[in-house]
Amino acid sequence: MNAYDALVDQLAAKGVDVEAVKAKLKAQHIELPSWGFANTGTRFKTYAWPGAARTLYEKLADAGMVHKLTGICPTVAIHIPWDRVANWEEACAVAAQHGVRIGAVNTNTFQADRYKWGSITNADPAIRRVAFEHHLECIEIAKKVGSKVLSLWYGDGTNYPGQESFVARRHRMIEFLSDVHAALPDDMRMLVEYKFYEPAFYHTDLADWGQAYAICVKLGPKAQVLVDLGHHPHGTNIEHIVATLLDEGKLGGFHFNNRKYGDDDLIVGSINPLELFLIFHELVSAGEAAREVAYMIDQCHYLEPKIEAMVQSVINIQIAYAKALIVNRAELAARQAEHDLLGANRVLMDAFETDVRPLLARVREEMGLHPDPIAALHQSGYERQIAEARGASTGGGGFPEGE
Ligand code: PSV
Ligand code: MN
Repeated sequence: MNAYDALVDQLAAKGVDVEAVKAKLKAQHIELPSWGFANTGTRFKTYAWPGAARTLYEKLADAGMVHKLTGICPTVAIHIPWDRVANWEEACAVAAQHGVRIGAVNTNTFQADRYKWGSITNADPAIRRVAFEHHLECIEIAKKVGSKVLSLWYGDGTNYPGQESFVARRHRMIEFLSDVHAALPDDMRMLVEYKFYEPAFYHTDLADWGQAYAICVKLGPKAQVLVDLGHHPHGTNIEHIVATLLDEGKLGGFHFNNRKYGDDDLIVGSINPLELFLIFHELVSAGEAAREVAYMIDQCHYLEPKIEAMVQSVINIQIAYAKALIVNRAELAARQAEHDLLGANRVLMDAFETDVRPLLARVREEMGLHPDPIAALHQSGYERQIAEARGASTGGGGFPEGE
């Protein structure tokens, strides 16, 4: 018996509807970050990767390749000003040629000199005005490219106790974001991302999910929380945060990545695959309440081959989702009802420890794809081709300049 048939028998014996699981895996949608295909580094060094994308068009081509290999990445998040182009119609047409569409539009108010003392929390109304104009531009871009998601993260914060008033800054932030909420078309959402440190080290104005949630509730129905897996202190129970936000109808989306120490941008699921599985378990458990969640990768690989790293990230997410889909939920509910804590845990761990790779290989074949996207990438010679065509562009440390 082959590995797939053996797995189907094993799952069927546990009451899993394998065809329904396969249908869900085929419908999965992961959004790729345009900035994941460009040269980035740490504040110490950017190592030029031969083939790194230099323009939005090259980023769209690379994302198109990842989608061609995985079949579940039809959209690409963009970051403004990094990805600003003169002609958005043309950008959409190029994206379509590569089989993808533009997804979330990310604002950037963390790089210009004017934001040294804050962007949306800056005490100077003229600087907040410029930041607001930038948000309006991003909303206009989103309208032009047909995107329904505005993705917001701020580097605002302070470095020393006493530097500024938390509350005065918070009030400016609420006023600013309320204006953004009012400027959004009804069918667009604003996803508010939090991060507990960096670039500010004493406090950040949106430090955690509770602060982001409280603001989103104040703003209204178009505002939801974005959970970046790298933005929590050690030991945080992220799956509990996910369950709570889902229960409140305020989980807008994810930035997937993994971390060992800080906001490390490692491949999602590479350090803590159990955490990723438990997050997907909450998402699957929430059913319809998770329908609108945007699943986005936010990773900048600075040593890894960029396309392969992105394909690996998608595979890791697929594995976590597949494992969450095969949890024996009836048995889990029975164990929970009897306070059989170890039995309940075994039910979850049984799914986590199941090798779902034969199932995913079959799903890909049924989608007309190679069963092993990494092997298909290697066979395609794509990374070699772009290295030859684009060469090794150098860059400064970290991200390209802002404005
Ligand atoms: C900040 O660390 C962040 O997670 C935000 O989402 C930014 O937009 C992104 O990284 C840039 O990579
Ligand atoms: Mn992020």
